[in-house]
Amino acid sequence: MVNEYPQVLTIAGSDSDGSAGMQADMNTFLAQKVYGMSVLTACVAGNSYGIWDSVALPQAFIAKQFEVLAEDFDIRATKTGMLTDTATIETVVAAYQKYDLGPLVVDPVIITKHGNLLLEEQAYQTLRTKLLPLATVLTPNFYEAQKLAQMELKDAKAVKKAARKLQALGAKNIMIKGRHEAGQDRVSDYVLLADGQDFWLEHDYYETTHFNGTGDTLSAAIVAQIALGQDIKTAITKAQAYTYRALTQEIAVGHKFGPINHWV
Ligand code: PXL
Repeated sequence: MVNEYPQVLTIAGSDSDGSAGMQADMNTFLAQKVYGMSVLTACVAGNSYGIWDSVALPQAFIAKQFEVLAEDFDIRATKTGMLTDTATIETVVAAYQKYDLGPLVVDPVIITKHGNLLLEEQAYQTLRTKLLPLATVLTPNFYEAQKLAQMELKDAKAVKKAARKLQALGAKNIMIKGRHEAGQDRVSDYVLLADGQDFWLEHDYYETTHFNGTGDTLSAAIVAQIALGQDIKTAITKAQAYTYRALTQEIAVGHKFGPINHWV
């Protein structure tokens, strides 16, 4: 039997148009040559214009997915995406503590690029106090980092300070993704590692409407690289390079905000 693919898990919502959420994670896992599994938390009815409806899955069903996967598979690394509400975060935290699911990458998904909320406002504190301490890697975007660190990120110094604050909350390695705004030349992601080493990952700003699922893809690629045995610094660097390639080699899908290209 050929069995050279490490097994990984995403805890995420289903995005019907395939551009983000569980679907982006699974595409990334396939492209990165790891075997992906999913614990679904919610299902959203989305297309390239936005998200039109969503349902949260029952807590007992979410817990059951963990149970059946944990008793059968050898999961090397795990990530979280859309977690909907406080009850879901608590179910996920309990399951992660109960089962051996490997290092955890937390992508603190709050709001989509269309402005749809994927995490209830009240659930914020639960994410901060209960899930962040379990994170091997935390990958907030600029907006999420401001909310989680409870400070404005007005310059590079503030970004560094926010990363230290997030580390003080218990997350081990932090990657704060840089701002993406029309007109800018460069995008700077900041990484603070568990041992205090830090660096900026820079790339050109790429103007496109096909960017759905970039955060999901980045965090899924980090999980894949960790499962393949890379250290955290290499995992983050490779994942960022893959995501940038997927962003810049566009595919023609969707009329408005399309997906990125996982085949790269
Ligand atoms: O990209 C964030 C995200 C995560 N999870 C689900 C989504 C989205 C964005 O649309 O639909 C299910």
